[in-house]
Amino acid sequence: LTLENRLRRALERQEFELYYQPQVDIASGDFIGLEAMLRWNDPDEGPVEPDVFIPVAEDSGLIVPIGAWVLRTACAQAEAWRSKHLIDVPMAVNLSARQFDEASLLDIVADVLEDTGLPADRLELELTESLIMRNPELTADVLDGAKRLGVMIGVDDFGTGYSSLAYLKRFPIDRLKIDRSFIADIETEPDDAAIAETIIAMAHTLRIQVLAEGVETVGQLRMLRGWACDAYQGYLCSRPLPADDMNALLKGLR
Ligand code: G
Ligand code: G
Ligand code: NA
Ligand code: MN
Repeated sequence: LTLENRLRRALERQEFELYYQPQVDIASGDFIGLEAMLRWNDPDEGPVEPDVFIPVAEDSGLIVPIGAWVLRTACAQAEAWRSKHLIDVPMAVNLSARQFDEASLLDIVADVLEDTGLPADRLELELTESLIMRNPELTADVLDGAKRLGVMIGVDDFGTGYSSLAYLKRFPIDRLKIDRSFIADIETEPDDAAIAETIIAMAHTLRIQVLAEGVETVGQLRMLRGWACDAYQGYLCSRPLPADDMNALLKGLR
């Protein structure tokens, strides 16, 4: 069976699962968001890495129905935690270019919000910098439509593409996530530190919030705090967790 056919079967058999990683306010330590991450445990072959199966899902177009499942499951989970008063923050969901290009994307988002009862401002759509810059006209239309619905927009993997922040400012972007490749060595590479510091300062000038990805050490966190970075995500706080484990973590925080 090809990977594509296994993915098709995985969708039918509901073999996908979402893990959740907290996003942390650097000043207060509070959780200010959660990101949903797609996982696949093939019952025959075991766990398959997202970096292996997501590109195949994208090339085959299967990411469109899989992505709709992600959106619905993440929003339902966010609303469940909200209604149990465990956490009330935006749930970030990753979107692929193939989903972004579907004319029905905003209808799907609106339907999911209505069906799950999640308020629109508790959903954040995460788009990569390269997706946003691929077709700026289409991007502007879709993002304006998303903002009319009231959802948040985040730019993922910032720094790996070719946009200038000034250009990004044309789009209704709520926040940037600095790619973890720029964060990894800020303690030892002055150039990386300068890039991260400059991205944060420039984004703030444009009134865009900044989250640093892949924070693993207290030293990194201290430097980011010194640069007034708003938030971080990373193993220092928590790995992405299955829903049950996140539920237990949230209960422990109450
Ligand atoms: O989740 P990490 O744990 O391994 O994710 C690997 C890659 O897969 C990242 O680039 C991440 O953005 C992407 N990814 C994770 N979940 C989803 C998802 O639900 N949809 C899409 N399109 N990409 C995802
Ligand atoms: O493309 P995106 O930024 O959505 O992907 C996030 C990826 O980074 C996921 O694979 C996620 O599991 C991973 N990740 C999250 N936190 C850390 C971290 O602190 N260190 C490393 N190395 N990877 C992380
Ligand atoms: Na992401
Ligand atoms: Mn990223």
